[in-house]
Amino acid sequence: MRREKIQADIGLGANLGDPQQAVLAGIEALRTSEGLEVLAQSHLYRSEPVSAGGPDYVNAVVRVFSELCAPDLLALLQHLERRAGRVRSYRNAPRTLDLDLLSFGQGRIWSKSLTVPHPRMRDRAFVLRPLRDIDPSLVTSAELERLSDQRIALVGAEGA
Ligand code: A4P
Ligand code: MG
Repeated sequence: MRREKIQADIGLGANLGDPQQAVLAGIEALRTSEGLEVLAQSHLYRSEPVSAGGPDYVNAVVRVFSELCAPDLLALLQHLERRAGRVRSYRNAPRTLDLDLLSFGQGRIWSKSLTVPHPRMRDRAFVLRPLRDIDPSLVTSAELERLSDQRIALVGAEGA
């Protein structure tokens, strides 16, 4: 189903294989997806796993205009995850690529398969740091300060 263009924010995360390459490929896949127009992309961040194990993640956030309705956009994100080789084993398992719908316009959605805004995004530095890159008005310094125990750094600046 097609409708007017809605602005949506998408969180990308990966922590298997070459996670930086996986996130960059994920952004490229969004750029070339029919029905989406990428408006902005954040820097890439390396972050310690939150409520999860395994290697460090690479995370980013992308803002799009979507001609797809929210369920179709979620289906597209899940298709791109599968194409990136993601196997769903258990919740918060390490993954080659995770694509989460953070927001969809001003919409609030509570369905069995989709909750928007993403219910855990405000507790996660790996979402809020990149989100602030593309829209500083959405994230306060106090929020980031509250999450300062979650290790996160710009890719390339780790340990600096
Ligand atoms: N679902 C509901 N709402 C949404 C939404 N807004 N966006 C449903 C995407 N999916 C949504 O997701 C499980 C189900 O959530 C889907 O079937 C979909 O219908 P999933 O991607 O299969 O499983 P998951 O990602 O393991 O679980 P979940 O609950 O999405 O976990 P999160 O919240 O994505 O967290 N630490 C760091 N540093 N960086 C990370 O990227 N990611 C996670 C995963 C944990 N720790 C992390 C990171
Ligand atoms: Mg997910």
